[in-house]
Amino acid sequence: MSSERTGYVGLGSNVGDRLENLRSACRLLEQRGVRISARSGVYETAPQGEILDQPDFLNAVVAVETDAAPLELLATCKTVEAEWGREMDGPRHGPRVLDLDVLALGRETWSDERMTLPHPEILSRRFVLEPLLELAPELVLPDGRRAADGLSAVADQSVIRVTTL
Ligand code: PH2
Ligand code: MG
Ligand code: MG
Repeated sequence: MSSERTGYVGLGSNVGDRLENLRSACRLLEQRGVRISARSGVYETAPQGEILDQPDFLNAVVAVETDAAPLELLATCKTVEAEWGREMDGPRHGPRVLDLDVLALGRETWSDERMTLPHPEILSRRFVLEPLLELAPELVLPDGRRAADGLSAVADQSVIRVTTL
């Protein structure tokens, strides 16, 4: 019996050839057996978080079909980041060649020191919310909040759809 369900992975890059970094991440995820069923557009986004003085990011979200457990999917994401040359000693929220964040995995919830599902920043970051809503416009978080209802609260964050993934 298949226990595949749809998950969402956020992709980000603000160092080097950002578009190539995001596209390579998709290729590497698929090489590791993570099936991508949908891709959002690519957004140019202003930095959010603890370090605002850094280059703009490209961000996107992919839908994945996988039977991997939460920590397994996280491990695959970390492997792909390392494989694509991300240095793991940079500052928190600082510039990065490639960042892959598991945003949600089916209806599952998860919380430990490694990861929280759904990702706690979905509603506070337009660079996550906007591409995610392209793929899952009706998404409802476990606490009952509709993701789409969060858009107005992040409208001041700059995101511009620039191309396809
Ligand atoms: N990632 C961060 C911190 N800030 N800002 C944007 N626009 N896009 C990101 O992917 C991003 C960020 C930490 O992972
Ligand atoms: Mg991140
Ligand atoms: Mg990350």
